[in-house]
Amino acid sequence: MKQIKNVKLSQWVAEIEKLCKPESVYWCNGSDQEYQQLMDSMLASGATVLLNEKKHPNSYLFRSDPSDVARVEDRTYIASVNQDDAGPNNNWIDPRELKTVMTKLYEGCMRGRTMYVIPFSMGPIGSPISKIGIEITDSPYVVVNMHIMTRVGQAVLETLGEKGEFIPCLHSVGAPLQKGEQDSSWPCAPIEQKYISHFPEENLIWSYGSGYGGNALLGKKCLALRIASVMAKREGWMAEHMLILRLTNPQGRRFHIAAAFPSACGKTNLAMMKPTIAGWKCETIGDDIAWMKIGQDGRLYAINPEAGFFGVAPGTSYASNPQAMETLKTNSIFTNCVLCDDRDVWWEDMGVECRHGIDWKGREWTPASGEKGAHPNARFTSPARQCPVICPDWDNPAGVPIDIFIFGGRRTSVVPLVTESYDWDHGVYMGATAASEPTAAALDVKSRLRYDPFAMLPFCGYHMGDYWQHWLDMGDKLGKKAPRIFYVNWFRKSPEGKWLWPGFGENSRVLKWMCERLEGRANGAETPIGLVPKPENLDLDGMSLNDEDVKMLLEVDRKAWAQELPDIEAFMKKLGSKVPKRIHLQFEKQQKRLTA
Ligand code: OXD
Ligand code: MN
Repeated sequence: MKQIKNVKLSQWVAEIEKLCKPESVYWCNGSDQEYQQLMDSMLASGATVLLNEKKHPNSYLFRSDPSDVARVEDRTYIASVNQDDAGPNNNWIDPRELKTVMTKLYEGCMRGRTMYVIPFSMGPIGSPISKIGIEITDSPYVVVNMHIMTRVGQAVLETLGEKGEFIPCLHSVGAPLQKGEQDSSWPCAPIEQKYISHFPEENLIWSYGSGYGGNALLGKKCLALRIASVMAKREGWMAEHMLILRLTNPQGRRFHIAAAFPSACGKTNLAMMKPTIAGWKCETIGDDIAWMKIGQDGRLYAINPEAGFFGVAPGTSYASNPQAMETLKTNSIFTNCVLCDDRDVWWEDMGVECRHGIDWKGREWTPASGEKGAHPNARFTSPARQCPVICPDWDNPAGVPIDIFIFGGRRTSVVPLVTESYDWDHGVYMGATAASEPTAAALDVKSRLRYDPFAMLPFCGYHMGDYWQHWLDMGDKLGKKAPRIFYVNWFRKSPEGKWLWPGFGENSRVLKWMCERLEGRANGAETPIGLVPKPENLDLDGMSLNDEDVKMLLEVDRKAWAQELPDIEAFMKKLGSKVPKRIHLQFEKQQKRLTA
């Protein structure tokens, strides 16, 4: 066995080896050579396809099992010691019971496979905001993705040293191989055996049965959000489902913005936005997760704990997100996209044609097939450093100071393009009552509208009421240095079903209004739901929107808002007595403003 200085780590690896009984154990060093060897062996086994070198150098396509295409919220557990700590927003099981069930599943589960040990850092290695994790997995697909999404290798072990703390993340696809048995190209377990489990008191993650990114790349949702959110509450910082970007105005003033939208609602597009307004520049820091701590100067500093993008492919095009298209050109991993005859990849709404190819299920496909060629949650995994607008400070260990928080969701009606909160508590109320129409990022969400507070419903590792209180507490600590809070909706439609706002680069006009609000240079109208710009307060120069559409886009329909109050009340009631009084008070204020 490799000589490991950290006793806790070597003991844990030995214990897991004994339990899972792999054929061999391999310690990952994060090198290019290691990546290549793994890809070569997956090419040889038929688990992946090498793409056309001219179109996508050093890039590969994987097809998952049709049952293993997204996160499984029904099979995701927060096993805190007390059920009340997990809250009604999480699936809870007694940790002892869950460990008994899962230990049985793990027993011999890696037979016939290699057990990979991946030392990784979330955040720049050695940053005071970063955390070290060790993922044990029997999936080489997970290893190559972790190479891109995190910082992997020997330097992490050096930083860990003899006594350093790490977050143990155990993963198995749950498909042991009998002697001589042919492996499938995407091994996984049936749905009822899948478990994505978190033990918050122990900072421990156990995932079984799925190879899908959100369930298997344990640094991402499991560590950087569910476990980190609990650590952040304990330690007085924030782990949020937010993109981070830097916007620079024509005078050279920088604004740092962190925005929370539910999965598949355009975080990657906004993070890489190409402003359409002259003189403004946008640079990307992160597209999915922000870790934030109060700095010496009392401001809130954010880092992106990840090192890559695991983006939704369908809908990504040179029109919607040219920077993402450039980012994913090389050194990328694609999952569940169409393989065209020329070994290029393709997905719906890519802005180009694919006449013939193999669909995500491995069948012959043409546009006339009558079914989507790529799965709606098909993904690309690409290194962040390849983004043409990556911010020079994207991996600065000190982070960037946040000026603006944005919340939002996908709402085809009711919610205006942008609203500013009256104060911190009102902004927290806006985040707490954020709602969205469901997307393909989770398999089991079917409702018409779901409340997804701070876009954290599937990712908050503890009671939602305590989490809202944490937001209020952070605001109290930040005082006057707290970021300003806005709510946006890019997805409003006319009664005839026409999109009212073109989105993408044009969203820069909305961000400009926010920045000018901070500078005291822009106005808005006080409405029952917050401060909403009048058409003349927004820079709409050069756009071809008609006045009626702009009016509709910014309209606050009191009646429609008032009609949603009982749903908000019911949602808060479901969360129970831990909902902070200050949030109830905000609800009452809003109710009064709407019915005055
Ligand atoms: C993601 C998600 O993959 O939120 O980022 O589901
Ligand atoms: Mn996400």
